[in-house]
Amino acid sequence: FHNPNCADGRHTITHLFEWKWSDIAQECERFLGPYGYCGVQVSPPNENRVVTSPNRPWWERYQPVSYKLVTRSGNDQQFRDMVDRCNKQNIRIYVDVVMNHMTGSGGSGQGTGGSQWDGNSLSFPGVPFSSWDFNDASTCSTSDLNIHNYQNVQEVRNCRLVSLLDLKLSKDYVRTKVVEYLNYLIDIGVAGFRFDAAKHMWPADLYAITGQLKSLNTNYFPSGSKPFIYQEVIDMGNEPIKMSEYFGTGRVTNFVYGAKLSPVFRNQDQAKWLVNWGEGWGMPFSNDVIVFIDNHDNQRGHGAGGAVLTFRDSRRYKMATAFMLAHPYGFTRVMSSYYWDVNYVNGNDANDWIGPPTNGDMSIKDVFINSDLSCGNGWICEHRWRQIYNMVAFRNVVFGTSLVNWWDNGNYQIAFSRGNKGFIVFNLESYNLNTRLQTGLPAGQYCDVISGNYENGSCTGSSVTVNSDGTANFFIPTSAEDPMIAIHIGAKV
Ligand code: LM2
Ligand code: CA
Repeated sequence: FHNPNCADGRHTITHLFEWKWSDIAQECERFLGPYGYCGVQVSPPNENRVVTSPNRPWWERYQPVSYKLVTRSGNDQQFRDMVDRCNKQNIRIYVDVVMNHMTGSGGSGQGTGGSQWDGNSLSFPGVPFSSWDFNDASTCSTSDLNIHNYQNVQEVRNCRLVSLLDLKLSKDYVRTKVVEYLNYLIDIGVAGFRFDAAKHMWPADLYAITGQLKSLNTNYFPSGSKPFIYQEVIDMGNEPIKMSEYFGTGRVTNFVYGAKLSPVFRNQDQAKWLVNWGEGWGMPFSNDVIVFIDNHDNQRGHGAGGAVLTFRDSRRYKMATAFMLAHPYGFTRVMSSYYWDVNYVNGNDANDWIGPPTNGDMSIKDVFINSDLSCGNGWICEHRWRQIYNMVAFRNVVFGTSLVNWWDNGNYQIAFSRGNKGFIVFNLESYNLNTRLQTGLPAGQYCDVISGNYENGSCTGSSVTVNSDGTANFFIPTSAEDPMIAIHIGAKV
């Protein structure tokens, strides 16, 4: 379950948070395929609670009503069309799977697919699940059945996360329903899953569930391929539940990564310490993690994982993301957000619930593409920023090489090579960088893929001349739009 199942030469996924299936299908064809991405993490595709107070928050999709594929992102047929069209462009689809719980307790209504649900009697006829299928006072010992103490493992896994009705995954029937849903998605042609709230599920239950998964659809994947699984476990080191408990069923989301990298690119922790970034910082083995700067939760203060850089601090965010994509550690995910107005009240964003851009009837707005490749209609599309998509290509070109030729100025200027295929240098100082550095690259002229593109054999931005001894002169003024330079053998003039 550790292999992402990317097509050859592709190594990064992007989370197209709250996008419609029809837009993702087009994005695979017009952008993700040609620009070298591996795949897309999609928002939960299964029927969810319709929350109207507040009005259609993004988080309603983390309250399942059934496993029918009907949401504001689209229906079953649109989901299938997306998976097929994306796979034809060598772009994989990874599904966000919410199986720890159903809706919040209390309330009742109809889900996005028209199924009834009742959070008082614990009734979900669309699956169907009934009160027998949930943890209760016999398995959870808190008086209100909610989680309060993260130091108590039993409580974290058997009680309710923010009052969400907690499924009894120890039960065969419940496992069977979840397995049916996952195998249904596998048959459609998805390449893997994000397991939401994995910390709140027993590793043994996940082991039993993943043991019943089919191999991937052979129309798109080599026979015998297993789904890629990455499990959302927020382990900042201060709780008894550890990431390592989950390596038997796939990779985990490494939240320490963005939490520790963000301060460096905010000039709060010297960049020179990145010399042994990765396992050297006490993080799990590279092959056991997926890494990212921010995600849909911590970019708006939900979940945990500290204050991370986001698109709002774009200059620093681009540098942190470029470092991530240049560095060999982990399987990389690029966040792709929509805009909302923040409104800080006592340190918290009162608008942290706001859903994706909508039309008057609350349907999700189309993603609009501007002529400069950026997005409109409220979609941020970090994955389309030049500095980011060119580093996705950099990662593809240098993949498999090791980090060599590390250089730093003892403080906030750093550089390194990836084998003899790529080189990157950052200037986070308040003075200019003007230095001769060993790039490890063959002699020649290269495009700086941060300030521009390599197009028709020439550079639209600046270029770098590598001498016959592998050295090159780098000048990065503090005033540079993006104070970093990246070159690789795929963009040689
Ligand atoms: C996750 N990872 O473990 C998701 O990444 C995260 O986005 C989900 O929480 C969470 N697990 C549950 O799947 C989000 C959001 C919560 C929201 C829940 C359920 O961060 O704020 O909770 O989805 O929609 C909301 C209300 C909360 C309320 C709950 C139940 O914010 O106050 O609890 O619904 O009604 C009374
Ligand atoms: Ca649970």
